[in-house]
Amino acid sequence: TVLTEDDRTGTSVETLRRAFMDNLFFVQGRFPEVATKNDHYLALAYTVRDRLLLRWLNSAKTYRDQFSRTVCYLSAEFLLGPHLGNNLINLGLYDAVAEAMQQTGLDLNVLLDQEEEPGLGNGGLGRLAACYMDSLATLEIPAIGYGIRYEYGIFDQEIRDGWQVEITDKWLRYGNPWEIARPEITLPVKFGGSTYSYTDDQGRYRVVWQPHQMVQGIAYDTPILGYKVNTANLLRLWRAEAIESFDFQAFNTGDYYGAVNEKIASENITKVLYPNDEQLQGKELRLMQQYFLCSCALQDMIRLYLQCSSDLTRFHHKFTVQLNDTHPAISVAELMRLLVDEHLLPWDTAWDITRQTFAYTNHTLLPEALEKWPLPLFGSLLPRHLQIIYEINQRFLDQVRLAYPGDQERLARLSIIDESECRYVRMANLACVGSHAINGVAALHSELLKQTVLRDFYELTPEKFSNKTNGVTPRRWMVLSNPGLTRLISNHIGEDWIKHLDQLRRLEPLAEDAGFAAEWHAVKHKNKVRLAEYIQQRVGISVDPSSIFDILVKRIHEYKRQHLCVLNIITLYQRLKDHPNLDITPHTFIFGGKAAPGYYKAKLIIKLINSVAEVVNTDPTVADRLKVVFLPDYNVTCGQRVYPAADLSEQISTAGYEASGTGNMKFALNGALTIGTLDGANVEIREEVGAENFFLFGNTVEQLQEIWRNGYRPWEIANNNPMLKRVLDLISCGHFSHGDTELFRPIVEHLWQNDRYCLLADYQSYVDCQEQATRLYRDQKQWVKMSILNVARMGKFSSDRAIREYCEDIWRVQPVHVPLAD
Ligand code: 26W
Repeated sequence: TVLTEDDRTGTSVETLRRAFMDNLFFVQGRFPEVATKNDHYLALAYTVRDRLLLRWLNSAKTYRDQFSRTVCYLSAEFLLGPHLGNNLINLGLYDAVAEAMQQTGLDLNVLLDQEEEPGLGNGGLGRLAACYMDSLATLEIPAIGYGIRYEYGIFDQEIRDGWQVEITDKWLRYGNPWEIARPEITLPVKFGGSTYSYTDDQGRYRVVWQPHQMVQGIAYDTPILGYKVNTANLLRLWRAEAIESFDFQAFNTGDYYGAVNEKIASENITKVLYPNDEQLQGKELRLMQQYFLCSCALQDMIRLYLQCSSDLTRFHHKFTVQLNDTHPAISVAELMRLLVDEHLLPWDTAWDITRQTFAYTNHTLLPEALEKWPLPLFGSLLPRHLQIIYEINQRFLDQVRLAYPGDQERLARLSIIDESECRYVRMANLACVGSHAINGVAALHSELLKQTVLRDFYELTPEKFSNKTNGVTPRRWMVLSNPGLTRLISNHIGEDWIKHLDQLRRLEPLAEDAGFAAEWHAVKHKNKVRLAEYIQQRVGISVDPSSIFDILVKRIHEYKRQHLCVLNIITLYQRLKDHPNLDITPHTFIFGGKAAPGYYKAKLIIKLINSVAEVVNTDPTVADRLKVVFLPDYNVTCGQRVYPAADLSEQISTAGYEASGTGNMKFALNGALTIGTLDGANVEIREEVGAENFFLFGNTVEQLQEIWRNGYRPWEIANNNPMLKRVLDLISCGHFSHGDTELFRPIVEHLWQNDRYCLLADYQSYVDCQEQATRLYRDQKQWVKMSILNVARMGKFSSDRAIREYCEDIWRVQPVHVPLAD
C-alpha cells in the first residue's frame, strides 16, 4: 500500500491541491497573490497533464513491446474542443479536482472557461475525427491521429451590424499545455523541381526527385486518453519549418533576404486552416498542406516500423491507415514513392502493400466538393507523384478495359485523370483505386454513393464498399456537457451506459414514471436557464426558459437550409401580425454557425437571420412570444452549452445532401426531439427512436428526383401558396432591411427562379410539422415522455459503436490492454 502519493501521479484531493500549488510556483513562476486566471488554468492543466503522461508512457511502452497493430487516422482536421474538462472526465478526477480547487479558493468552472479551444477543423468532418480518437482510446485500440498543427485554426466569428466578420484565431497565444514538441522528430518534405532516372549498379531502374524546395515537418504530440482506461493514444500534429542548412547556404552566398523569404514561405504551409468546408478551387498552398501532412505521416510510420523490423513488405500488418475524405488521398502516391524510390521495393510489391494499407471514407455527395487538382499545378508541385499516378492509372485502366471491353465512356469516368476540358487529378478516384475499403458515413449516404458519385467504382469492385454510420462520444457530449442529465441517468441505471451506450435502453420503462419525468424536466429546464443567461450576457437578448428552445447550429450552407427555418419564423410573425391575440406556443429560435468567408450567399443568410431577429424581437405585437437569437462564434465550447438546453433539434437539409450529420445525434442524446427530413443519419435516428417520436417533414430523395425530372417550377409553388408568397414578398419589400429592397434579392430571387435546394417544395410540409411540434410541446407530459424515449433509444449513435465496426470490418485490429506499471 502507498503511504504517500506522488505529486505527479496521485489522485487524492490533498495531493491534487499540493501538485497544483507546486505547478503554480515552479512552472508558472507565480505566487498566489499575483497569479492570474490563466496562471491558475495552466497550473491545473500541468497537474492534469502529469497524470496523462503516466498513462501515455505506459501505452507507448506496451505498444512498442508488443509491436501492436495500429490504426492511423489521417485527417487534415481535428476539431478537438477544450481538453481540460474532457481529460478530467476520462481520468475520473473531475470531482476531486473541483474539490481541490474549491479548497484553494478557486472555481473549476472559471478555470475551464480560460481554455482557448483548438479549432483545427471546420465542422462535422474534423469533429468526427476527434470523437473517433476518443473512442479508439476508450476501446483500448492502439491508434495515432496524424494531422496539421495550424497556427491559426478556424476563424473566430464576430457579428457586426448583422454581418459575419472573421477574426484570426490565435489559439496558441497563451501557450498550449497539452502538447509536447518533439524537435528531434523532424522529417524532410520536398516540393517542386524535376525528376531524372538512371539504372543503378545492380541494374535497377531508379528515379530521383530533385526538388526545388525542401521544408521540415516537426512533430507536436498530444495525448488522447480513453475513458477510465490507461490507454492514452497519440495525436501527432505537424508544423512546417525551414530547414536550417538551407538558410545558411543562401546566407553564405550573400542572399540573406532570399533565405529569410524561403523561411517564411516554408512556415506558411502550416499557417492557417482553410475555412471552406466545401468547394475549394486549386489553391496551391492547400495542396502543399495536404502533401506535407501525408509525407510526414507516412515517413513517420516507416520510421517507427523500421525501429522494430527491417522487412517493409509487412508494413500493412503493422499499420492500417484511414483517409478522412480525400484531403489526405495523395498518401497513396506518396507511400508508393517511399516504398519504390526510397526503399527500393518492386512496384507490384509496393502496390499490394499500399492497397492493403489504405481505406477511404467519403463525407460528401456535393459534386462541387469533390477535390480535383489542375494538372499543371499538381505536376509543378509534385512532379514525381504525377508520374506515379500516371503509372497507377495506366495499370488500373488496363484492368478496366479487361472488365469492360470497348466502354470508353466508363474508362474516362474511372480514370484518375479527368481529361474533359482542363485536365485534373481526381482525388476521389485516386483514393478508390488505392484503397481496399471505401465507406460512406450513414446508410442513406452509402447507398447514394454507390448510385451516384462512386457508381462506376461500385460496379467494378462492389466488395470494397460498406457503410459506417457516424457516431459521437458520450463522454464529451453527455457526461462533460450535461452533468445534470448524466447524474439523473446514472442514479437509475448505473454508469455502464457511458461506455456501453446501448444500456440507455434501460431508461425506457422510466418514461412512464411520473417522478422520473419530473426530474428529467427539471434537468432540461435548468440547462435552459443556463443557456438563457449565456444568451443574455453574450448578445443582450432576454429569452424565456419556459418557451420552446428550437435550435439550429451547424455551418451555414444553402443545402443545410437555415433560410427555410427563417421562412417559418416569418410565417409565425405574419400570423401574429394578422391575429395579435393568437395563442401560440412561446418560441425561441436559436441559430449558430460560421459561413465560409468567400461564400457570399451564406453570409447573407446570417445577415437575414439577424435582420429578422431585430424586427421580431422588438415588435410590440409579438410581445415576447417569438424570439430569434443568433449566437456568434459557434464552436465546440458553444455546442457544449447549447445541446443540453435544446427542446427541438433542427435537421432540415434537402434530402440527399447531408452525408450524415452528427449534431443531430448530440441533440437527441441530450433529450431534444428532432424535426427533420429523411436525410443522412436522420433516417436511422428516426428508425431507432420510432417514427412516433420524430417530427418528419419534406420530400424524400426519390420524390425530389421525380420533381426535377418533371421540371421543378418553384415560382408556381410560391404563386399557389398565399402565405409563402406573403413571406417572400415581406423580405423583398425591405421589411427586414429598413426598406432596402436589394439586400436580400440574391436569396429571394434564387428561391423564386431556381431553388436548387428545394426550400419551396418543402415549405408547407415544414410549416405544418413545426405547428404540430409546437402544439405537442404544450403537453409537457407527452413531450417529456418522448424526450426520455429518444435518449433511451439513441445508443446506436455512440462513436464507440462506429469504431467497433471500423475495427472489425475494415481495420481488423484488436484491443491491447495497457497495465499501469509504477
Ligand atoms: C476542400 C475543402 C473541404 C473541406 C471539408 C471539402 C469538404 C469538407 C468536408 C467533406 C465537409 C464535411 O465536414 N462533411 C461532413 O462530414 C460529417 C462527418 O462525416 C458529416 O456528418 C456531414 O454530413 C458532412 O457534411
